[in-house]
Amino acid sequence: MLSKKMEDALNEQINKEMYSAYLYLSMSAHSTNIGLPGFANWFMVQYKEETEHAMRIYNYINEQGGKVKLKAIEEPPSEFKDVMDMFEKTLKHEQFITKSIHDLMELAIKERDHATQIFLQWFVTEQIEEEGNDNEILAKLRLAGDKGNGLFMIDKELATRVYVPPVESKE
Ligand code: OFO
Repeated sequence: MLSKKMEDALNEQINKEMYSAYLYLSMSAHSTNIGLPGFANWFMVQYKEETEHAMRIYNYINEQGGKVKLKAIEEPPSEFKDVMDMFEKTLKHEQFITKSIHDLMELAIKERDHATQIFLQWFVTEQIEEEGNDNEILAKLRLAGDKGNGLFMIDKELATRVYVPPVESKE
């Protein structure tokens, strides 16, 4: 069973994850628009992952007998200076999401909600991976350059990312 406070906070997180999905879908569209199919693929996989994150919380609230409440999704930016700009914005956004997950965990601890603490553990680990991926790509962009040949090589590499649906997902 979820407290009202916990339920509200989890519903907020669904909205944040859906915004993440929207943001990366926008970046995917922009990448296609500027002729970078590998970047477009990477952000499209990211979009799918974010949708799945939102659905995890959606399923969890339902399982706990709570009420899912969907809110309006904010409009994401559609123009970006260059790929570096996109990845800097991605990292900044993921740092914001990490903080939000940690706040949720703090609330679950305060409320002695053990089930939600266990549920959120997956997200804590996932955020380490999310920020790690972004830092790695940013480092490559700094090293290889975000123009010309270097950019072409990174685009080729990002084209290989594949979306793997989680086995335990109930979607
Ligand atoms: Fe859902 O991890 Fe990114 O935002």
